[in-house]
Amino acid sequence: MNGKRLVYLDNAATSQKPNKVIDAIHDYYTQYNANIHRGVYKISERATEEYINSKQKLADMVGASSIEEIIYVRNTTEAINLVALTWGEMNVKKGDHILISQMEHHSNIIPWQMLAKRNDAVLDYIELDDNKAGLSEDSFKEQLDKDPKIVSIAHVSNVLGSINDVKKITKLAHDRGAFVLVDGAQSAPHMKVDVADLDCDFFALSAHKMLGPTGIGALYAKREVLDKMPPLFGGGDMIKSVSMQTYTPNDLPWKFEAGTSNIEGGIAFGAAIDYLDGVGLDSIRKHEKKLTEYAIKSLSEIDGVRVFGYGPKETDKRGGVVSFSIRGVHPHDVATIFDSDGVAIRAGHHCAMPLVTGVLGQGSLSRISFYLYNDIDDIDKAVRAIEKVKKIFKC
Ligand code: C6P
Repeated sequence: MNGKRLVYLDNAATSQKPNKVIDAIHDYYTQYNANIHRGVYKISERATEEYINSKQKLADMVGASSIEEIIYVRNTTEAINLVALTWGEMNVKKGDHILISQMEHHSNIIPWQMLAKRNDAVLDYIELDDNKAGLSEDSFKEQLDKDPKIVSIAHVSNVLGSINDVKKITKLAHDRGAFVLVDGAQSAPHMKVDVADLDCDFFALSAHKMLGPTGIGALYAKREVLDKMPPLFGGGDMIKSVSMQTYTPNDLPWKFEAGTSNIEGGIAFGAAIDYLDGVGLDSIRKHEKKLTEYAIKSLSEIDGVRVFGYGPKETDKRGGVVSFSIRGVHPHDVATIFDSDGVAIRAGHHCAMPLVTGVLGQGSLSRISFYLYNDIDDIDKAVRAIEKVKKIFKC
């Protein structure tokens, strides 16, 4: 990038793709391009089989009991909207409470704002703790006393890196009769997730953040919950039978997948899961923890750079996301100078404006975020880029 070796440190936005994943898309289009579920000919059967295999791989990876609990959507955003528009529409009525937190991504805020507006419900927020590093337990318990219908929480914050104890949150929410959605956009790519162990009702993720292609993601939901939910979209494939006036919905998960699917996306997602399985999510987590520790130490030692205050100090409590600010320099200038050194980072509000501008009181922040292919040298390059920023801005 800009004549330099690319140092890609924007993995929270999207990941790079292994050849295996790119090859899977190529193979589908060149060897067995056909629609799924429809043809009784060889290549359609193969496409259907590969698409279903991909769902099975994801079900195994996240601990779902079967592919009936795995709905393919475009991304985490669509998964959360699907829940708000179907489950939410059925269960959240006038005066009911919806509980999210101050560290949510817009994808886990706006669908609930919209639902609250449509149905005259109330949207409440769990506050951050005093260190602005995690969620305040007291605030959570206070909000639970309002008996929310649903608690919808990020597993890992895309700004602070904080890992929320969603197992404990789920247990406490269930004790009060609330349903729980976990936004797993920043956890599923980086650590072992077991939805059965978490016991959450819904779990949303995006393939593009976990070595897969864009335009494909998944909603996991408990079978008994999905059974009671109406489909969001009507059309081909989501029905068993249709008469002039009505229809019978298809079995799970197809009831929620109207029209021709993102077939190559699903198949390539399967290849991404194979790749992640091959490396092992525990190894990825261990590797990223090491990088995060090194990054926090390196950045915090630079005069004028602030890391603490934007997430937990302990790497046990955070994923591979490190937000920082440089005194007197706008994060967009920081990212531009990084770019000139071939280092790709993100700057801005990270689609979490209530957190970044509201709670942290920052216009925007710079952010580096890691994945399995990053190494210590990448962080050293980021440190050198910070030194360059400081030199240019004389700070
Ligand atoms: N965060 C980031 O740079 P989609 O766009 O639907 O694949 O993912 C949305 C999303 C939902 N929840 C969390 C916690 C996220 O971090 C994201 C995506 C990216 O931080 C792009 S804004």
